[in-house]
Amino acid sequence: MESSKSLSAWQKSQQYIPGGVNSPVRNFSKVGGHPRFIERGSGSKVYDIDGNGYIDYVASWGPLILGHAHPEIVNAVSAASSHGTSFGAPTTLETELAEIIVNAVPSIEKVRLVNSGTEATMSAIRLARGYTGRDKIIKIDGCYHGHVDYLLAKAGSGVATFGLSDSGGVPEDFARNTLTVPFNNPEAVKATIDANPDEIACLILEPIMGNMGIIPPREGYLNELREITEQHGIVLIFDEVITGFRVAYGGAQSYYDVTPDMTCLGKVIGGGLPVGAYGGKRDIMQCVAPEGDVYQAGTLSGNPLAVTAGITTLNKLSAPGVYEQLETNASTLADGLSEATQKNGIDAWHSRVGSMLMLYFTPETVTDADGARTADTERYRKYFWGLLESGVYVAPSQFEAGFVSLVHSQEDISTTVQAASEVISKL
Ligand code: HOZ
Repeated sequence: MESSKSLSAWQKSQQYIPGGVNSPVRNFSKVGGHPRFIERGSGSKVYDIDGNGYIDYVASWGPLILGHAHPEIVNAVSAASSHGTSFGAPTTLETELAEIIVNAVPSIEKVRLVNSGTEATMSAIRLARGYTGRDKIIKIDGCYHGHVDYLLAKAGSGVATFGLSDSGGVPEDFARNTLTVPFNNPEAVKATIDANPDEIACLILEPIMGNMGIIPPREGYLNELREITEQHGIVLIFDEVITGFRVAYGGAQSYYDVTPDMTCLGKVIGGGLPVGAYGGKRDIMQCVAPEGDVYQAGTLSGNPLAVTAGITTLNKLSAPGVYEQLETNASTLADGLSEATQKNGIDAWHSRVGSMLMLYFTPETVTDADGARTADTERYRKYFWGLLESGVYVAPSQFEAGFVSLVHSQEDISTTVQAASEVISKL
């Protein structure tokens, strides 16, 4: 496959941008070779600057549940831009998006819009600390909540891809108040709380881990966390940046019927433009400035173009049958991949919740970050390249997620399964 234009674009970008990319995993360094520079996307596919087309399961890392360049999003954003791109003053569009979110997500009574998932988690934790008057937080090994200093300890996504235990540039003091425990292990949470009585402001987690591949919660785990945190006055924060409006319209909390105190959103709610949000119970949210004394602000927060893309996306997702369609698309793909590994006698763990999925090359059942770390990343590297060369674009890291969208056709999925079967037979 010809990729010389991407290679020279990457050589040039490295002169001006660290690693030639604006987010580390994109530069392919853990799968080798060079990244493909994308020229355009349409529906289920992306096209690189050498003219190669790929069936895309990265989907901009999750937001593009309607596919690339959906005509309704393109038209809505273009109409909004003709009215002005930013005002730094309130618009009724922001209230419209906030109302949709509050009506959709069971635990959110009030919501503040920001520009990214990182801003959402950072602001939610500041708020939990302000609300409780406590400093310490519990995070889960392998959960990734953006590049907030004190949340990079034992984080997933790029931190796991590059094999780092945390990040340079974070003073030890900043991370001193972050206590980490394994996923799917309520006993570890109890022990940590017992060792730090009345000191823990919040427990933050991805209810379905989506930055170490996909790791679902064990039955009852989220409910147990709900009970434990409630007993101790600890704010339970679900980071639904990936899962919000993805696994169900009301996110993982409605999928598993558990009500956190606060929720962080991003990705899908921006329809491919930069939006994040954090929201929750009214008495917590009223601590945010200007109602309360917990400060958080942003010049481009509630940006009219991003909010328009979000409203258009969420309105489309509220139509009947949408999540059933996603389930059908994703289960057909996952079943095909599973058959391919079985037929070829390859040790694999296929993990999927709704339209999020990941294939780990391991004989283990992956239930936490340590389980994910047993995966054979060299085999994943070969799988990734085999697929890319066959015109299928999956995450260039074992420690990310795959996303199926509403526009992946049956033909896309059978082409993918056929390509994957061939690649797997040669592993
Ligand atoms: N951390 C993001 C997904 N989990 C990756 C973002 C990107 O590289 O664009």
